[in-house]
Amino acid sequence: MQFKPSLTQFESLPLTTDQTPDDAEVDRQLVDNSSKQYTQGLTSDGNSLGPRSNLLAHQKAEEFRQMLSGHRQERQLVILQDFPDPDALSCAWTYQLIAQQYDIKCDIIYAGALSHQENIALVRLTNLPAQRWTTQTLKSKDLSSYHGFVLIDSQGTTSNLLTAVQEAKIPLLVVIDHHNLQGEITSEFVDIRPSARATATIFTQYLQAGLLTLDSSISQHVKCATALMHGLRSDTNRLMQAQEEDFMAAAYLSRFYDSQLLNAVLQATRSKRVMDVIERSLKNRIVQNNFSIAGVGYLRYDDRDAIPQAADFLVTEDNVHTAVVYGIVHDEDEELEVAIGSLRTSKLTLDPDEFIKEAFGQDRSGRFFGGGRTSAGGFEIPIGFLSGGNENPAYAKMKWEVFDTQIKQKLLKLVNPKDNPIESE
Ligand SMILES: [Mn+2]
Repeated sequence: MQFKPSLTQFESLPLTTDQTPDDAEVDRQLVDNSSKQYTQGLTSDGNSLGPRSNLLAHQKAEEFRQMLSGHRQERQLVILQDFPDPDALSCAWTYQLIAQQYDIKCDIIYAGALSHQENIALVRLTNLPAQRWTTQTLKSKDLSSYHGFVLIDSQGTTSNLLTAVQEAKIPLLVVIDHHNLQGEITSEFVDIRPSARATATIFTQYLQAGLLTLDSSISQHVKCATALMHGLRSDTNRLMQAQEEDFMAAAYLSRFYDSQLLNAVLQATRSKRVMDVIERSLKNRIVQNNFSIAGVGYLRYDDRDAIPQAADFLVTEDNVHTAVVYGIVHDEDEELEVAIGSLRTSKLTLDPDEFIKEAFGQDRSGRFFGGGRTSAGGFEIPIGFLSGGNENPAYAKMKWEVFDTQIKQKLLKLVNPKDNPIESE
């Protein structure tokens, strides 16, 4: 499959279109996957998912089952984005439980950190089996024992582990995601549905199709269902952006999840450092054409998630429909620096994926600096040669100013059509 940037939306700034990109995506997929086998809009347990999503869900569940049968007794690596969110974590766990039935043993790994207080609480309270493997850890592992790797809730563009795993010649077996297609994918099983608001919705549909029979008397199943409910809620802004199939998935999970456990996860409090980043975003924000843009300077690796949280907060201001917050994250262990940013929007006609790709473009190898899904997106720009040296305050300040200015001007080109020379009348 080939990603073709469709930037037609941006030719008619300011970023509005009558057709929502998600619908276009569904239509395309249905054309690709149209099958005569589809007969009835009901799942095995009688839930109507609506004919369009039902068709896809059932075909994909069956294809998924066949793929798993063909890989019995293998070992697989499930690679998550570097800073995994509840959607990714819960789905990886569900994948592991489904795969177990085929005697497939999975290690769920991520390279970065569990940064958001709710994610730390989720993993601790449910004993969610995800492990942090840095690129150093990876070197100490015998990768030859793995038969394949799996990408869930991402397409590998947000993981630092990918290159090493590919170099070890481990084949990509599975991609299950709801972000727009990020590039060419060669994988045995691919289920990418940009129409789904959460990967948790896709996984819940696998459960409904019988890939794993949840049992309320099994504590692990209850915890996993709770994690999926959390993933689904967090990717749909507490179900406010959920569509019918997401609600149907939540309804199914409601039979098994533990509401008190979910409540405990949601009660997790923010650290002072996260509060400080949010404060900086408030102080530094500029608002133009209903966009709120804020650079927050340097932050520690472990506090990276303060950036999306700040964006979540800025987008709640009156007359703001889209917030972009960014900063430079510093990893002391690996002397690595990366400029990262998050976008949040309540504007239905703004596609975060296209917006970010258009704003920041691609690196030399053709890889985009970021992308997104409905209502949210993110980007990562390596600092490269300019990394480190921050013990010299004048240098650190200068470096931040350069990145801050460049990111701002790239964003403002899209935000203010009048400043865009291409669009002048
Ligand atoms: Mn997701």
